[in-house]
Amino acid sequence: MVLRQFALADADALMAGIAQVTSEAPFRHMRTPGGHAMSAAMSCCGEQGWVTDARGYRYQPDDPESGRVWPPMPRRFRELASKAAETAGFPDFEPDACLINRYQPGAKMGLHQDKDEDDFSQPIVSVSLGLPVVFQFGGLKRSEKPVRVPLAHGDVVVWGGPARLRYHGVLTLKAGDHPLTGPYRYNLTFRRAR
Ligand code: MD3
Ligand code: FE
Repeated sequence: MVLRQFALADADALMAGIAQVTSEAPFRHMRTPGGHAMSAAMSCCGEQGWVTDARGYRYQPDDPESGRVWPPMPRRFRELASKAAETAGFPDFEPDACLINRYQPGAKMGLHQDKDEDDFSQPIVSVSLGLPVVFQFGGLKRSEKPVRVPLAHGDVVVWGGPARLRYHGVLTLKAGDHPLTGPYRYNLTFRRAR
């Protein structure tokens, strides 16, 4: 379910939350198991954080860069995610992980499934901030041709039920200058990892 502009009124608070989290757990370009650096910079907050390195993809309670636990999930983050999930028919969503992606011009995310979480009956909530991007929403097989969905500042999407394991990605970010985020697009994804 696409909730257009659902996070618009919270955008300033969300950006302040991103600044707080990334002062403790700075953005970094993680490496895939294949050795390629991801083009989006990432950080995490909450009890679990998603990481990728030579050993694989996984959730873990500590930031591998610092050895400390991930910063706490800001209250405004958690409240927005639960409110969006409830609107989409998931009244009991309590995320334990929030992955923060920061895209600069030229960054993209190839088609993939999110399947490192324990319970696929839990939705994922995504919040887009800053520059717009074209999202690709595919099927349950990589070979299915994805549908293109534009995602703009303040849009929230709840991915649950039959959509939860569909392939998805984002096309290359075009350069721009957003009044709140400057040259970047940020995406928050709220997950129940454990
Ligand atoms: C559909 N992020 O972090 S958000 C990711 O814009 C990720 O940064 C993209 O894919 C981004 O894993 C897309 C939309 C999204 C997130 C999770 C999904 C769509 C999804 C999980 C299942 C199906
Ligand atoms: Fe994903």
